[in-house]
Amino acid sequence: MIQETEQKASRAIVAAVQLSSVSDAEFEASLTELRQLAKTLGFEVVGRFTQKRAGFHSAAYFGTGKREELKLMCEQEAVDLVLIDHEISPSQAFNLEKEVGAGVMDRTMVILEIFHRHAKSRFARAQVEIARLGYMAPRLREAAKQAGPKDRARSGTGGRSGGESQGELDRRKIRDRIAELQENLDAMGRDRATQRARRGEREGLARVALVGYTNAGKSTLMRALTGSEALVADKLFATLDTTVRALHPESVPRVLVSDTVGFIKNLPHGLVASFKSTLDEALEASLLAHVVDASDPGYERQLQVTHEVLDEIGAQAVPRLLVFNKIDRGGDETALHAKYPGCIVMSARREGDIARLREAISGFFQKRLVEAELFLPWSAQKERGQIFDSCTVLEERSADTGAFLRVRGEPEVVKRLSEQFRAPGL
Ligand SMILES: Nc1nc2c(ncn2[C@@H]2O[C@H](COP(=O)(O)OP(=O)(O)OP(=O)(O)O)[C@@H](O)[C@H]2O)c(=O)[nH]1
Ligand SMILES: [Mg+2]
Repeated sequence: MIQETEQKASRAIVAAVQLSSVSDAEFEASLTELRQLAKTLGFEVVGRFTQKRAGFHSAAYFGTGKREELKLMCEQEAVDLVLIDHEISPSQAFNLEKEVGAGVMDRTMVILEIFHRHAKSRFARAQVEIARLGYMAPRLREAAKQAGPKDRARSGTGGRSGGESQGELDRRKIRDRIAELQENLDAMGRDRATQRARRGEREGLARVALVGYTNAGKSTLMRALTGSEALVADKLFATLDTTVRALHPESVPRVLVSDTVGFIKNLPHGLVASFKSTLDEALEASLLAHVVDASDPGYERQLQVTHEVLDEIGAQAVPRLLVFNKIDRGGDETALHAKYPGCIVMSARREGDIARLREAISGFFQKRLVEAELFLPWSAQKERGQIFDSCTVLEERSADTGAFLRVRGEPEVVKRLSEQFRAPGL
C-alpha cells in the first residue's frame, strides 16, 4: 500500500463528515490537524470536502449524492488521495475508493504512515510494523472478499489477495509476523531493562519525562535542558524513540531527562499499545513534565488528549508539572496561571525561561532528598565513585578502618547505599 501512495500520490484533499455532536471549532481544528499530517507526509493538499450528517453512511462514509460530488471534485482537481478525518471500516474505504476513483486513506492510516517513515531504531520500527499489520489484517480480509476467487489487486489498502485460501494464507503470514516481531520486541525490552538496571536508573535516580501533544516543543526543551542534539522539526511525530540525557549543567541530585513520542487526537489504538514499551521507559520517571503549546487555540483539547493517553498507559499516579510552552507566539499567560495553579508558562526561545524550568525540575527532586551516614572501609575505596556519583557528600570523616560519609540523595538511592555501606556497630 505504502509504495503505491509514495510513488504517485501527492495531490490530496482532506475530507470529513461533521456529526451533529461536533462543534464547528472542533471540526475545523481537527481538519487543520489532518492537513498538517498530510504536509508531514509531503502531500499537496489541494482542497477540502465536508458534509454535515447525523452519522457516517454505513456503506461508504459519505451520503450517496455527496459521493457523486466528491467524484467530480477528484476529477477536476486531479486528486490522487482523499484523506478521511476518521477511522473508517475496510468496506467503507473500499466502496468509497471505487466510487470516487481516487485512493482513500483514513486518519489512522495517515498517522501510521508517518510513524512508519519516522521510525529509525529497530525498536521503533518493530513497534510501528506491529501496529501497521494489525491495521492491515482486516483490510486484507475485505480485499479478499471483494476480489472473489480471482486474484485482484486493491489500491489504497494495497492488500493483494485472491480467493479464500490466498486470503487465509496472507492472514496467517500476518499473524506469524506479528508474533515474531512481538518476540523480538520483548527480547529488546528485556535487554533495555537490563541495561537500565546496570546503569542504576531503576534504583531511584531522579528522572523526568517530557510528555505531551506532538509538536508542543518537547525535543526543543530536551535540547535546552540537556545540551543534547535531539531532533527538532516543525512536523508531526518527529520523535519516535525515547532518548535519555542528564540535565546539563548538572544538578544535585543528578536528574535524567527523557524525550518521548508525542500524542495526537485519535492516536491509533494499535500504536498506543505497541509504543507502550517505549513509553514505559519514560514513565518510570518520578515526574512528568507535560508540555503544552500555549499558542495553539486548541491547547485545551490537546491537554485533554494527553491526559487520556497517559491514563490509558497507566501513568495516572506519576506527579506532573504542567509546562505551557511557545508563549512568545501567543497565549494568555495570566489566564493560564489562574486556571492551572503551579504551572510554568514559558518560551523555549528565552534562556531565562529555560532556567526557570530547570529550577522547577531540580526543585521537585531536591524536596524529596534524605540524608544518611555511610561507612566506606578503606578496603572498598573503589566504590567511592559510586557514592559520589549518585548523591551529594556533605561531610567526610576518616577513622581507623575507613571513612564516614554524610550524604544527601534520593530516598531510594540513599536506602540502597545505607544497606551496602552500613556503619560498623549499626
Ligand atoms: N515560537 C516557538 N517555537 C517553538 C518553541 N518551542 C518549540 N518551538 C518550535 O516548535 C516546533 C516543534 O518542536 P519540537 O521540539 O520538535 O516538538 P516535539 O514536541 O518534540 O514534537 P514531536 O517530536 O513531533 O512530538 C519546532 O519548529 C520548534 O522550533 C517556543 O517556545 N516558541
Ligand atoms: Mg520531538
